[in-house]
Amino acid sequence: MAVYFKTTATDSDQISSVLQEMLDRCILSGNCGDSNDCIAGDANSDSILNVLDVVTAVNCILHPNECTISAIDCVDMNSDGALNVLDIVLMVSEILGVS
Ligand SMILES: [Ca+2]
Ligand SMILES: [Ca+2]
Repeated sequence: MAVYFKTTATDSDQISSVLQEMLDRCILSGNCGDSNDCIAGDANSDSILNVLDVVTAVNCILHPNECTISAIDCVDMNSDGALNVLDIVLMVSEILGVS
């Protein structure tokens, strides 16, 4: 299980309550990832995964300076920390339902 969580908490009680909350959320809802609820591959954040997301993601790979993706975590389909052609392949597979 990979957990990504950004917090400014420095107090150990605060941190343990954050961790407890994350565990609860993970166990109760199956959402064990980022606190950012996003659909995997939803590059344009419209809550639908379709070809527009593939176009958006491809544009980001080709033109990183013009990238409009706000949550790279959502588009990083294989969770390797980078957005590249492997993620595009996974997105297309997901859209086609062959994953
Ligand atoms: Ca979308
Ligand atoms: Ca990736």
